[in-house]
Amino acid sequence: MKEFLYASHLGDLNTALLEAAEIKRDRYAYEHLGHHKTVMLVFFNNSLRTRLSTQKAARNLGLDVVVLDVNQGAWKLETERGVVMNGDKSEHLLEAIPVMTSFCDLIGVRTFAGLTDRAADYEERILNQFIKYSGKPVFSMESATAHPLQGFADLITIEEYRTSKRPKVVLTWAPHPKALPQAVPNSFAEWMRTGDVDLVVTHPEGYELDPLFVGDAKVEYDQMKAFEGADFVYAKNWSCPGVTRPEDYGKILCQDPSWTVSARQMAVTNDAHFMHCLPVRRNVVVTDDVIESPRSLVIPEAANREISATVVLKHMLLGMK
Ligand code: AN0
Ligand code: CP
Repeated sequence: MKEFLYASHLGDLNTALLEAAEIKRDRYAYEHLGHHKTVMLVFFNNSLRTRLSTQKAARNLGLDVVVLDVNQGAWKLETERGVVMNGDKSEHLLEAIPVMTSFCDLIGVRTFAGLTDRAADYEERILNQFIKYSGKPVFSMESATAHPLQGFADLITIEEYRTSKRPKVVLTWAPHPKALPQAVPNSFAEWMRTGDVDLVVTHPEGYELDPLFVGDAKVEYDQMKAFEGADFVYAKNWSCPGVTRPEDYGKILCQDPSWTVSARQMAVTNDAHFMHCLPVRRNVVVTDDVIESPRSLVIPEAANREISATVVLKHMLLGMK
């Protein structure tokens, strides 16, 4: 595997889930694979879980790890070609990428959507420059439009907690004071569609996700109706994907607090498990009682980020042999 951005890059996901279960039984089973190899983790944006779990996964595989926070201590980077660089940016990504990758064998990148230019975000301009100019395998640690390490961890978590053959999984939009990317819901929908689940997506009108990720999954605009009989509820805010009205891309169209996931909606589910990728704003996205309830999976879900990252890095290392 030379790049990891979409679910399809990992190959057969039933096999990947078996590999995840194997890693969970013995995290160090492939410790020899990373011997004398280095992974570089480049962060253009903040992170708690991805930063920690990917480092832990790398160490499980015997890799050396170098972490670079581009916005703390490195030179400010220009990302567009052709710009006259007489402003505050001292270095261009086109030099920075090959320099960074001189010191590693594979590279992980976190970069958020700008949320102003839909084409630039959905073309994955920053991640694709790493793929093009690094000459090394590249994996996403959340890019403009996808968060595959999260999507895989979510699939692993649902596999572990499912009690029925085909559980009902509801992806629900929830309010948020800041405009957030669509990467997490995009990947969640994409990875769920590969699993044996009945996926229902619920959001206010105007928040339709890109069919590239959501396919023909059922969309239900009535949140209470969507929650009926759900086995898993996955909450996340996202800004307008601009699918129906491109001019609204990246905007906040709704802040209706009735969409906050609370005991009122959970009462009509099949005693559903609650999930969220974290970080989460309590009492905006979800109430204290729901996130603290015994049915909440947010902590085991986050812990599974180590497992998804170990499987993905293992595939990348095997692909380099
Ligand atoms: C980010 C997002 O919504 O994409 C990261 C989530 C993993 N969330 C925030 O910036 C709050
Ligand atoms: N869920 C997730 O990716 O969290 P971080 O942004 O803290 O890495």
